[in-house]
Formats: sequence, structure tokens, C-alpha cells
Amino acid sequence: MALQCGIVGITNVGKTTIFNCISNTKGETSSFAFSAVKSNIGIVQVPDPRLYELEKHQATEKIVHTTVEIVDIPGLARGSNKGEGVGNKFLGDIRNTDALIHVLRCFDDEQLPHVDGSVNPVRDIETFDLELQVKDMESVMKKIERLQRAAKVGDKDAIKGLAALNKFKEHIEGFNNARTLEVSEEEKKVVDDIFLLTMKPVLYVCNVDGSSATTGNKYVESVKEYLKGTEAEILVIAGAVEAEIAELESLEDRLEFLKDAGLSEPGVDKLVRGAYKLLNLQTFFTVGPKEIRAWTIHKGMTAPQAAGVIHSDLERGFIRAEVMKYKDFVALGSEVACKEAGKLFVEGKNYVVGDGDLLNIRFNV
Ligand SMILES: Nc1nc2c(ncn2[C@@H]2O[C@H](COP(=O)(O)OP(=O)(O)OP(=O)(O)O)[C@@H](O)[C@H]2O)c(=O)[nH]1
Ligand SMILES: [Mg+2]
Repeated sequence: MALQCGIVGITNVGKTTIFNCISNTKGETSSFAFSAVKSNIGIVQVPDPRLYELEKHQATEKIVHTTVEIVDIPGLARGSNKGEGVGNKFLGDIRNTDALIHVLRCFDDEQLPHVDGSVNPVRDIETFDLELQVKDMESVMKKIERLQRAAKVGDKDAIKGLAALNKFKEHIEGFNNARTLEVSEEEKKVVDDIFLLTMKPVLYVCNVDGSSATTGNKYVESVKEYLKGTEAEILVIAGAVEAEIAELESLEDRLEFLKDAGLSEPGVDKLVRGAYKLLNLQTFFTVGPKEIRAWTIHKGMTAPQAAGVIHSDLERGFIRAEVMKYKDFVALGSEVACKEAGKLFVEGKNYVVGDGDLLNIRFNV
């Protein structure tokens, strides 16, 4: 399940500042462009309020959150693909991720000059995307050359593959990201093995000044306008404020601070949940007096596969799963009540686990 979400963007926009709010590993922040020399990897807890709801109905010794891997990657600049700034090295780190959190500078700060001279998040998206598109173009061209040889001797798959690749080529040549090309599943498979950078799902984060945390600002508006019509999700986060919240030790202090800032929860909590969703992950729960715990699965996993996330023995010796829906359990209040109401389901090995399912695995090894 080692899926990874990368925090990416132009240099000096607040990526590491935001990463440090969610991760126990701390990366170095600096007001100098290109000062970051390595990516920071963090195992980040996925905040899930449902765990505390469950605890209201089942006293327990501990609550265990599930986690997601997030990596903070040093920023790119115009020309990175040719070795500008920190150059190519981090394009490789981006390639290793499964989804991207693209941080955009949407705050003014005269003390902190932007590498391209002014604050303009739409230009930054274009700058960043172009760097990735250039690399993707190289990958597509390489595969085209490879398939052309096979197509010449009449290989049918190669001929089909070429048709798909040419669609991608044309699309990317027009300064578009691979993810926005409408293609069939079969055509998409053709580029599976070249790991296109602009194919990765993306979540945009507008890093705003504290006073714009709840309202947004003109920069955020320009980003929304630019991304209109794409499926992209946009989050507004005040990085500097989030950093202050993360510094606070006690929960009371944090709540007080959030209230003053007009926020219901830290913005980075939304960010982590967004990353989780972007990776196509979902959660099931196990609930008992020893622990209430959230577990991560891919969408579409069956009950035995989910059992295997807990322990391989549970998958090997899987007999059946007793399933309660989260909503039923919190509405009815207990397993017994669910059973009486006909809301405790006994499911076999083909059952596809739903988000928020409470599972009790019966197994025998
Ligand atoms: N005013 C203001 N400054 C911020 C904010 N977020 C980050 N900064 C400052 O911006 C500078 C760069 O922040 P980093 O988090 O290091 O930026 P980065 O995107 O990781 O930069 P690279 O790793 O070089 O790509 C630091 O001096 C931060 O204190 C913000 O929301 N408001
Ligand atoms: Mg950084």
C-alpha cells in the first residue's frame, strides 16, 4: 500500500512550510530560492473525525489513525528540464509519486521576492506544468520510436499503440497535461509503462496570507478561473498560520487559535484527507475495547484483501466478514442494536469493502 503523494511547485512558495505542519519529520525552510537540496519523506496521520464518533459508542484503550506517505519535493523553476535551478534531479522524485499536491504562492510579501519577479499563481502553474510536459514529450517520443520499429513489421498491438501515443503527443504539444486528454481505458494502458508526470492526479493548494484564509483573495480567484472546467480540486490554506497552529502543544490552545482565525479545523487536515482521496484510498474500521482503528485500502478491494491489510493470516484463513456500515453503527449505537435491526451483514470473499465499513473478520488458519 506504499502509495506516495508529492508536494510540488515552484521554488519558495511554502511547500516545506506546509509539509512541516503535517509531518513529524521536519524539513528545512528558507527564504532563499533553490535552497532545498533534498526531498523530505513523511508518514502522515490521516485525521478522521469518525474515529472519535465511534469512540462515543465503544469505550476503548486507544485510537489508531491510518497514515499516508507524503514527500516534500524541492521546487522547480523555468528551465528545470534543462538543468536550471536545482534541475532535473527532482523531476525524478516527482516521477516516483502517485499523486501531486501543487502548492501555489497566493500571498504578497515584499521581504520574499518571487523567482519570476511577481506573484502570479497562474503563470506559476504554467511554468511548472511546462517543465513536466517537456519531460512527458520525451517519454512519449521515445516510446513512439520503439513502437515504430515493431509496427513496420506489422505488429498489430504496436500499430494500435502508436495511434494512442500520437493522441498524447498532439495533446501535450498543445501545452496540455496528459490527464486532461480524453482517451479509452485501452489507450490509457499504452502510457502506463512510461509514467507520465502530467498524468498524475493533482490537488491545488493556494497558499494565502492569514487574513485570506477563509475568504480567499484575488490570486485564488485567478487560479479558480484558470482551472474552470477541469476536475481539479482547489484548497485554500494559510501556510504561515498553519505553521503557528502546528507549533501549539495543547489541543485547547489549538482550538482557541482556530476559532480566532475563523477556521473549524486546521487547513492541513483537509489537505491530508485530500491527498488520501487523490490516491484513491479509503478506510475501513475495526472497533473493540482494545483499540478503535482506521485501516487503509484501495477502492475496490474485497473483504479478504482488506483482511490481509490487518494480517496476512486473516487473508489466508478468511472465512467471512461481519460488516456494519459506519452510519448504521453510530445511529443505532452498538453491534447488538445493529444485529437486531438487521444491519449486521455477513459477507463472503467477493464482498467489496465500502468506505467506513466496520469489519470483523472470521478466519481460521
Ligand atoms: N508571508 C508568508 N510567508 C510564507 C508563507 N509560507 C511560507 N512562507 C515563507 O516562504 C519562504 C519559503 O518557504 P518554504 O516552505 O521553504 O518554500 P518551499 O516551497 O519549500 O521552497 P523550495 O523548497 O526552495 O522549493 C520561507 O521564508 C517561509 O517562511 C506564507 O503563507 N506567508
Ligand atoms: Mg522546500
